[in-house]
Amino acid sequence: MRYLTAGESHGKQLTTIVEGVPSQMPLLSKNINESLVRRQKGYGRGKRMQIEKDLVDIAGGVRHGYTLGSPIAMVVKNDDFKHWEDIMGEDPIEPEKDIRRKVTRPRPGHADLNGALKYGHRDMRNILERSSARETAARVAAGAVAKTLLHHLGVEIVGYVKEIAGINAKQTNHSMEEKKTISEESPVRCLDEEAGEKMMQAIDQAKKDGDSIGGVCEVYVEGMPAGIGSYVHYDRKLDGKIAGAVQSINAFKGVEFGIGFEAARRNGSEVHDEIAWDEANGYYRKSNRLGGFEGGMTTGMPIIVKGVMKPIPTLYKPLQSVDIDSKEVFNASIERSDACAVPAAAVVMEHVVAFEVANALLEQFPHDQFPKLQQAIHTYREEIRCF
Ligand code: EPS
Repeated sequence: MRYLTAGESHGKQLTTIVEGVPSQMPLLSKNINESLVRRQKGYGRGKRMQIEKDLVDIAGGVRHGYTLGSPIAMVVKNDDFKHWEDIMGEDPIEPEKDIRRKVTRPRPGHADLNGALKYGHRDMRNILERSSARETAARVAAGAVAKTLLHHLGVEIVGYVKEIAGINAKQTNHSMEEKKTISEESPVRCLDEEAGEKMMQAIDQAKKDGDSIGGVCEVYVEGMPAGIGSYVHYDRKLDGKIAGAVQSINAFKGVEFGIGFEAARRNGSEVHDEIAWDEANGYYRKSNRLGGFEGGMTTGMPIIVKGVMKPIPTLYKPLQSVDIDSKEVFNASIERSDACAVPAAAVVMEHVVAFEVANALLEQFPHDQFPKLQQAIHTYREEIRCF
């Protein structure tokens, strides 16, 4: 499977094309809309989310509730486009109109300046419209297709918030269902209610200060059989692919599996997970400090991956920058923004991880027809249980 997205933040629409999904897989708009709605929520979001009502229009690849095996095309309209029709339209406009929303002051921490240097744009709106995290709605649509595929293969996935502005959620022992329900009910998508309250207070404070705050998201995947991915070559390691996908989310600065960086501070005997076996389940690990991966392959234990999101760089309290026309020192342009988008980012992370995990299964069991993929994975699970 592969996917492409197109579309600007205040342009007409976002478009996603997913190619390589087997035929005969059940897929409804509802499956995708549930994900899109979840991404829009979260305490700390700005005014834009009150304008948008993200709903998918499936424009190809699905008929009567089942995939055809052809590319799946999905469209999410930008409701805000009605305020931007001439500025963001495809047709030429008069220069005096064009200048109205021209951006010449790059915002520190954004793609603005580097993008302008690379693509030669004197109006950095041409950069920020595409580098905006609005694009993550299109990625969530692709991930929702992957999540549907995983669900029908017995693999479940959930994303939630572990930390915001230094406030840590305590470790909990919830089941997959509980993780889903509790995070959904929490305005900050946190499994620890007490920490969640403090996170909301921190967001209120950041808003008051005209500042922004970041945090840590975690994604938990249950039901993956062992041996998915590969050790034989660097670009076949599934943990590497997941890390790349997570790092590619707007504002993400790092990725950890299991105990992650803590492994550097422990002895080997306190890092590796002992192997055990029983008749019903086959091989398993007595702990899961490595977060479900050894040698670039799944161990059969849950995949646990964390991603760190920096504070959104669009600040009402702008940092110093330089105007690319006059070269004068200015305070960076203020664009409408979210004080904290970590809860929404947890949903995005869940979906980009889902895509990599689903793709790894398809790579290992290449089938054009979904029932054959289901059968192949069922057979493989039996094989490794009896190994
Ligand atoms: C974003 C800035 C804000 C966010 C946007 C990402 O948008 P606007 O510039 O229209 O106020 O709301 O996020 C979304 C639109 C979204 O759907 O998540 C940015 O600069 O990245």
